[in-house]
Amino acid sequence: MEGALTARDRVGIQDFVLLDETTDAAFLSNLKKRFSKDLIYTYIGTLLVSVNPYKELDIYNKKQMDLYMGVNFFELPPHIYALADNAYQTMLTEFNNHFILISGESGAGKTEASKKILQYYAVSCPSTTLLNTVRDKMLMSNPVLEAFGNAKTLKNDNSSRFGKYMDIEFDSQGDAVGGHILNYLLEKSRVVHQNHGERNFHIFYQLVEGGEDNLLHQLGLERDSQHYNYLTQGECAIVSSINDRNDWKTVKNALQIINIDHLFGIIASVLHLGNVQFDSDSKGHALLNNNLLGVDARSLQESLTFRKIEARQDQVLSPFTIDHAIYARDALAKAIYGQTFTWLVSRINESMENKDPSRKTVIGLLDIYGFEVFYVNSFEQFCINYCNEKLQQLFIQLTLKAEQEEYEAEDIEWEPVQFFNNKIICDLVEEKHRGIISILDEECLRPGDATDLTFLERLEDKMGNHPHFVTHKLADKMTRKTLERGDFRLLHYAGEVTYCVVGFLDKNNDLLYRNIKDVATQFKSSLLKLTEILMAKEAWYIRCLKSNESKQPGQFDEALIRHQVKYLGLMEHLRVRRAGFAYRRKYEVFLKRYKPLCPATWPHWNGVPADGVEVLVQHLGYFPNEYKMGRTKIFIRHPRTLYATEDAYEKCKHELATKLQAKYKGY
Ligand code: AD9
Ligand code: MG
Repeated sequence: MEGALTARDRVGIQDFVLLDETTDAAFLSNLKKRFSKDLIYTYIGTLLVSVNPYKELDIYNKKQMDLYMGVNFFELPPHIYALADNAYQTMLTEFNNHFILISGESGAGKTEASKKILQYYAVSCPSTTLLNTVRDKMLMSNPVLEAFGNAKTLKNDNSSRFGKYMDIEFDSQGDAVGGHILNYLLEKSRVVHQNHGERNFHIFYQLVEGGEDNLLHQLGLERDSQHYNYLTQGECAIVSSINDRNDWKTVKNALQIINIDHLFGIIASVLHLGNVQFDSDSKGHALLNNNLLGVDARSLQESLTFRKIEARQDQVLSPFTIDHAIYARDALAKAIYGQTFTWLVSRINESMENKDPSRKTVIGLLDIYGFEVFYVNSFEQFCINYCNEKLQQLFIQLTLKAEQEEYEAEDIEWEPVQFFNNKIICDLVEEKHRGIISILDEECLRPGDATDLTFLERLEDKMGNHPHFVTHKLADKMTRKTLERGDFRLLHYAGEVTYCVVGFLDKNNDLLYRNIKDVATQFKSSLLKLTEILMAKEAWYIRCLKSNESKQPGQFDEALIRHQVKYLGLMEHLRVRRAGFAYRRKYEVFLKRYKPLCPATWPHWNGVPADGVEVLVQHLGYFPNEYKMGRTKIFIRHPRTLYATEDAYEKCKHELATKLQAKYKGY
């Protein structure tokens, strides 16, 4: 008994469901205790909580993978491999589709988690030589997409600037046979503008720093990122945690495995485009000052400094001012990069395509940009945070639904739980005709004098006194002081974010399907599609927590973590899991573990497991109100009942070991 208690005291409890009390303080104290021992994973039932350690831990090797392969979820310490394996084993036995939703704010460890899972499947699943090529390509897609889609931000040195959903396809033997990636809203504005302390996408620096001399020469590039306007605005081209030269080698190698080349000319052209300058003539019209792109000077001059207007059957060229010309140049650079990224994803998909899709099941991995709040938040943050809001909504729907369904399936009465439902914020953003996105679309499509400020005015008119929306005009005196005229504030589930409307119309225009009459944006509809894809699968969750803002190992910032625990709804999830019955296990699993405690069932039980469990709990003296027998599982109301059983088990093991030692002492 003592042994088990000491272990709990020393390393904390590995499943929050078994905490004595469900207070924030108890939750945090357990998390902190485990973090201090480098135990970054803890369960809430089957949900995995992960705290970013900001240091390499020796827990992601082949030995660990082998340890977790095919082992019952709760028999080993919590690990991301256990979750990956459990999803995999369930897929194989039930032949159904799954997805793993990885969430948490920027820098919390989502992308790292998704890589660990992919590695686990690539290394641990059965393999044939033929299929290894698909596997290699799947693994190699990571460095390539990170090079083109990730960048250093203030929050994270390797921040995903696009959303990624990847299906890993398995055949009925469990072989990984194919993969498919869906990408969401790349932050294209970063190509032409970076805030202070941030960088452009990694690939630009990798090419300039690591590219071979002859390649750079061929592309007309200097080996100096300071030479390029598009790489210098954040004033932090060199980052201590990033080795662009090494990364270049990895990316080049990965591109070869996926059979992609001829890409660097396009990347170089974006850099050259950023260095194109304009003068103005006596009328204030823009003139091309230099042409580093190596394309026909006249057509470049025409396309960057004139707008083509169709008048009846004629085309008229209307000249730009310098500002307009810079705008056109940047728009072109963003479009080139955006399309290159889309093309890259489609080529990767071709290379990972499953050649025999007749019998397959999938495990989907969702790694999307995390909730972010900067000093100035723009349209990009609005989309990213809306996306997180939607995923939180999905989580609420699915976990409550799953819990309710389990109770029904097991014939156990459901006891409702109070929780914060963020649907009200999702509606505020996405509701047809009344939500922020609809109003933005309408404003973009309205002919005449629509501007970012008229958009804000329309929001103010339409939103009235919505409890999650605040502007300067609508705010009370207290909050008004901190709000500028061009701002609006949303009270997200994860906290308040103030958005500056400058650029909203312009950036949204880029996303609009102009040929669709019903006003809908690409992003909103692609998120809707994603939700449908996910709803059709069995869900697994990883909730990543950021341990501190300064990216330091060993620092457990309590206030920061408490905030994340709150907005990720972890306490509510815990309460849902404990409502009524804290602990549940399949009869087979429960019986296998605890049958040594009952001489009547040990060493063999010949009847059905449920009957064995009934005999066992009678023997252990469970009171009738302490447990319920479901169809396939035993449900135990309070953790202390389980603890007593677990302590008895430890004692029994100890006694058995002592007896054996005594027996064989003389040998
Ligand atoms: V963002 O929303 O894309 O900005 P992520 O994806 O949540 O964010 P990421 O996985 O990129 O964060 O993790 C940030 C950094 O934390 C990594 O670059 C690592 O340095 C560090 N990290 C995260 N998880 C682990 C881990 N399990 N072990 C060690 C980690 N370091
Ligand atoms: Mg990421």
